[in-house]
Amino acid sequence: MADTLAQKLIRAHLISGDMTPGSEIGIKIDQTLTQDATGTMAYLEFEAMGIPRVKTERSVAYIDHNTLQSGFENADDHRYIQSICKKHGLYFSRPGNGICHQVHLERFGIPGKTLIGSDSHTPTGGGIGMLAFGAGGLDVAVAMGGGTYYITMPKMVQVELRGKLQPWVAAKDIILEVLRRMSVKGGVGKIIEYTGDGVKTLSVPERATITNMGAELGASTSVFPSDEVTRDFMRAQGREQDWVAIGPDEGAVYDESIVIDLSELQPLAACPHSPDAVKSVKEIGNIKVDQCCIGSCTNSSLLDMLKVAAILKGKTVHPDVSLSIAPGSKQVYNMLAECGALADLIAAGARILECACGPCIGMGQSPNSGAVSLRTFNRNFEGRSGTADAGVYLVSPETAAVSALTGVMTDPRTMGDAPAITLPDSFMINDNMIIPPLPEEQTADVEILRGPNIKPFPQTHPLVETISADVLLKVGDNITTDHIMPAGAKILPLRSNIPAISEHCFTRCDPQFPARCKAAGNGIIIGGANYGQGSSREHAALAPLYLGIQAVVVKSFARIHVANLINAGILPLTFENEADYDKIDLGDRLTLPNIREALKTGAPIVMNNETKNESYPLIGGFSERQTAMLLAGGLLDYTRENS
Ligand code: MIC
Ligand code: SF4
Repeated sequence: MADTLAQKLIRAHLISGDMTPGSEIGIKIDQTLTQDATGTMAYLEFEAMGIPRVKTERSVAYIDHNTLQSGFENADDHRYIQSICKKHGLYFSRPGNGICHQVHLERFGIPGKTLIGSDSHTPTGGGIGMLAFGAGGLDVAVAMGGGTYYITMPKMVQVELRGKLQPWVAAKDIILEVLRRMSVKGGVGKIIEYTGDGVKTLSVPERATITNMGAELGASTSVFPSDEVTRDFMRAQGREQDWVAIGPDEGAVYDESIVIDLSELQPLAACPHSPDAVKSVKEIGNIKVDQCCIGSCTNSSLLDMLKVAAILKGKTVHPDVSLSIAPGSKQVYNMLAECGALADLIAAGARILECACGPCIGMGQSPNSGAVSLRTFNRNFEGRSGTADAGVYLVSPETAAVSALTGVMTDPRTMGDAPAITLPDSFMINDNMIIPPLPEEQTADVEILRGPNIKPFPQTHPLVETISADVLLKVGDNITTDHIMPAGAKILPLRSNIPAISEHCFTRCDPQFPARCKAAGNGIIIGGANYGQGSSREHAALAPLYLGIQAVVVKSFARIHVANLINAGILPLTFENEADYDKIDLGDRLTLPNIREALKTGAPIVMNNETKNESYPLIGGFSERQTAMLLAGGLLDYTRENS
């Protein structure tokens, strides 16, 4: 049978299930990554499993999110994760070494291997032909312990790229075009595979920009073939020995196909407040710009930075614009310094930040009130920048740099000749900020260092016979994990402390939510379509768990979030008739009678509205494994019961 590239990678790692779209499959994971904002919880969970040493081929812990140390909390988390790495056999990428996805691509990723990471942008690895998924911390902990990773077998979507990009049009514009066509829900249950003769015109960093932002489509992952371009990149990273060629079989069949003629694309921007609200820069017009931010795991490669430096060279940032630049890794930063491009950025007046997530996750650089902020990032959800009324536009580095000079949103094609930048034959290789694992025999005396802010995993409970609870929150479509569990410099330091972080749960939608939950003791959340899109943060499930939420009933779920709810033992259900959503109000009393029994026997699930005297049929659609997890009270209890 002719396989697509993704099917081939899945087949090579398949442990259980059959590869029919919609059915559950289990795959072997070769590599894992974590970052610090999700990592502490993932390692607490790994510790709870009692496995002495990671069993993957390579597991790496990065410190890149919570790098603003305005109290002891983040530094304590970094130290905890470093001690975990030392004890349990992981690589530790020190703060300052760069953003997890950028560094992983440069130094660890291997074509043909599987990777899961406790960060939704882990599919960046698809840029070099890896099968890479974002996952909740618990799933990553299980994979580190050698356990199988379970997903629903996705459908295969082919995006055929034809021709070549015009000057000033960037890889970012390709993925924005895909988002414009498919929307933030369009990728759910699908793998996006890039094919066609346009592929070979794109370098690895450009491909990685595209696979990175496939997360915003809701896709399971995105993948490019590994070809001669990939080989050149691996060689330049001193890792040619890790390269293999992989691509789809001749005659592979896709469930859907899209064709994009690269030569017809123009500079695009995602308008506030959604990555799929895409228009051309020209159409948006010359709106006044207050801030430009260049960086993030989407656009912080050496290629991106060199382009920006060439645009800014010899010029001055517009007096009304604040321009910040965060190179993606120490390798990028160092090479910019060596070739003099860093001096060009500094001379132009850019505010150079450390190589970390920074403004992308609201760690500083919040724009002024009502600002227009142009960012090369991947998410522009309302309030994520830290300024509730700012409007964030997602653009290419070219558009951001040019607009920083003119002070208004500017189509870079109006600026004359585009800078001609090529990647070097060899990157600067200095892994002195990566601490390799200790040999096992030296780990016995290593002490795990915990700070006072690090609190244990919240209490879970086996599923009750009958759920009887009030609707404590009703929300609409496309609720993001940034709504459920906001990030930013003030809240992120609480990532290891679920009781404390729960005080902020859903407060962007309803400031009274945590207090209402505490008063009620238990509750149900009602939501719309694509509930839980965005980040992989399991805190968006653990905080509701801590607050007593027993079930979330919605029109549809985003992939990683629904897995996190099940892992936490919260029942995720969908409406059989979407119109029933409208019949339920905040405060209604709902019951799910004999729900344990219904899950066990596969009987229809019905939810009664005691307040309105109505009943609504619901869908569970759980696999046997998921049912067992829900009955047990989540993945940790399930693992304990089954080991
Ligand atoms: C994000 O971009 O929202 C994050 C912060 O990287 C998250 C992970 C987190 O919440 O820690 C993600 O994308 O998974
Ligand atoms: Fe970091 Fe932003 Fe990338 Fe998330 S999207 S990993 S916060 S740079």
